[in-house]
Amino acid sequence: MSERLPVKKSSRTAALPDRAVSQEAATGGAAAAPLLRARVIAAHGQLLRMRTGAGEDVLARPPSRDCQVVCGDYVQCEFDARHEQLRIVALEPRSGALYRSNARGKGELIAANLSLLLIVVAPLPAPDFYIVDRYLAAAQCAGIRAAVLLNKAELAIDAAVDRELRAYTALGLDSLRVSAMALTGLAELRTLLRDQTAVLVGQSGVGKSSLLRALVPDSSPSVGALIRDDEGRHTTTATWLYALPGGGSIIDSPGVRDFAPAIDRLSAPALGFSDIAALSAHCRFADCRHLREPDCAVQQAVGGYLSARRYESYRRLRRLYERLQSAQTSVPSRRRRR
Ligand SMILES: Nc1nc2c(ncn2[C@@H]2O[C@H](COP(=O)(O)OP(=O)(O)OP(=O)(O)O)[C@@H](O)[C@H]2O)c(=O)[nH]1
Ligand SMILES: [Mg+2]
Ligand SMILES: [Zn+2]
Repeated sequence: MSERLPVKKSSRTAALPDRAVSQEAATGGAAAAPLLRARVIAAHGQLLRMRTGAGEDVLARPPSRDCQVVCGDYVQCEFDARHEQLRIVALEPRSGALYRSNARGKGELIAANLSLLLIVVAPLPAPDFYIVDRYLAAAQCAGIRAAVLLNKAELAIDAAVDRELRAYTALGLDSLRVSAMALTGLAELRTLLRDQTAVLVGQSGVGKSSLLRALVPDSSPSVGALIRDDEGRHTTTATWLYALPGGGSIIDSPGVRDFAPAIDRLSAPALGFSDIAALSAHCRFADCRHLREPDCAVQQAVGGYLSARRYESYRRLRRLYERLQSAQTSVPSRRRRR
């Protein structure tokens, strides 16, 4: 699935939304500076940082205020001689876009053109598997493959955590155990990452940036991407894309306290819960919400095929989904003040 966003057209580029942009077509045959194709590697601040096909890092101005360009996007740039600056003039169609909901339920794009979502957990900080489930739901609805990664595997692992990880494996997900500190499990992880565009997501402090440094040895902490938090620890503040030595790319993202998928991207009725979607085929009603409906195969499976925790996770997301949906529909459209 791909999407197109409105991009402010430049005077010389009539319409450049497609991957294969013909320079002649774009300029009406007139000689012009060639368009530069690049991938966004960091999208914070006023200028976006991108990498060209030749491996050169350049800065460029975003196309317009209403066009969001994020890490992982492929864009076309032209040189704006007046400002002596590169400017993005086209955004290529996206696939595998990860969105979250903001507090008002509006979708916000985190990163694009992803093929693998690596949801990182650790024995410490204690894992919040509700967050993991929500990332899984977002990945499922966006068509992105997901894997659960336990980092700090050299530490003692709680039996309940171990049980949850096994449940993800039973769902058909890759579930790896690695240690960025002891450097274990990395060969398997590198195999999983080969030729992918992967993004590391999860709670703050689970070791996403440490894993990144283990995988991409020359990735010095990028300027502006880290700040010292209250406890004096370095925490990631911006999303950055790095090239993997074995091919492919990996994106490090800031840690979260919570995560909610963008509601307009959650496909009803199972909201991206693949186990619930499979069970729902046996519910009496085709539009069963699996809450209090009679003859609901999902409710009947709780405690058996479906763990009570995973079902509770679905119920919480369902409640959030309905709350944000009704908040969006009940917001009166405000007239703009003059
Ligand atoms: N014991 C152990 N500690 C680790 C391991 N990996 C990372 N850490 C430690 O965990 C802490 C957090 O690591 P980070 O890599 O900054 O975690 P993060 O997920 O990037 O955190 P945010 O940027 O805040 O989201 C640091 O003190 C690391 O040294 C590991 O495999 N084992
Ligand atoms: Mg980090
Ligand atoms: Zn049901």
